[in-house]
Amino acid sequence: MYRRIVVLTGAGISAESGIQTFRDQDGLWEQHHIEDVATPEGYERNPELVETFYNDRRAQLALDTVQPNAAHLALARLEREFNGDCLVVTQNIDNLHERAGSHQLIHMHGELAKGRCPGSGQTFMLQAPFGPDNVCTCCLPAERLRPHVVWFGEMPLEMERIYDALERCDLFLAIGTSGTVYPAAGFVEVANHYSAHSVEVNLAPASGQSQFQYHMTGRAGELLPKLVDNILAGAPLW
Ligand code: BJW
Repeated sequence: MYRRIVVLTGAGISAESGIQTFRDQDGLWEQHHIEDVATPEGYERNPELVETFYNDRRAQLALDTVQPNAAHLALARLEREFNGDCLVVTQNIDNLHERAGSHQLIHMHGELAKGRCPGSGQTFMLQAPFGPDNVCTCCLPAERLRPHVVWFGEMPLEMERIYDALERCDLFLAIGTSGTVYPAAGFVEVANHYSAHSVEVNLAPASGQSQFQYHMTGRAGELLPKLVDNILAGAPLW
């Protein structure tokens, strides 16, 4: 029976909700240059381009068709029914985990629903799309809000809390992430080092050098409900 679980999620968990991943075929990085839309330098060069990228994704998230799927719901159920600690660390900036009912949640790469004042660092729930008139209320003169997201070269959020949970967990699950972006890609090593069991759920088969002890191949929405049943029942996972 596990006592402390850390779940890392990536774009793959939201794919079945109709949100594009980054590196799959037809993913976001096939249509946009990373250095243009996901770096502080890109934003400095052309804020309008970056704002359009995030405004479009925010508008997509508001569509009725985009809803939490069975995998988000299974993780919310795990948190509700698990007799121990369960923390979801998501790399995703969508809000599908919270809409599914997860509360113990860290958005390590930020949140699409928020803007941030570049001067004070204060975050604001967005009331309107990003643009020159969407400004903070904390500075004089008011500053243009930037997306509250973590771009390449920037420090992901709440790292201390994440490493603390990783060092104490006995089960580490990684769901729908390609494991190419650090520091998230290194979390499995930390969990392994502290003797946790590590399980990966991904559409793609395990790669030869996988650091995970167990790999489940398939769609997160199909595999997670059963996996959560097994964790809650204290049944062996493999
Ligand atoms: C399914 C599925 C289904 C599909 N069911 N599965 C060399 C070594 C180490 C580090 C570096 C290095 N060189 C540079 C770095 C640093 C850099 C980095 O990692 N670069 C790599 C590319 C090499 N990292 C950074 O700069 C980070 N900051 C940093 O390191 O600060 C210093 C620091 C050091 C140590 C400790 C602490 C701090 C910042 C990274 C910021 C990433 N930002 C982005 C954009 C954010 C906002 C936005 O959304 O626009 O975050 S990039 C993008 O990639 C986004 C994602 O969160 C992230 C990860 O992508 P993810 O989620 O894995 O998606 P995909 O598309 O790659 O994969 C989807 C997977 O799902 C696939 O595997 C599918 O098979 C699967 N799938 N459908 C199950 N239905």
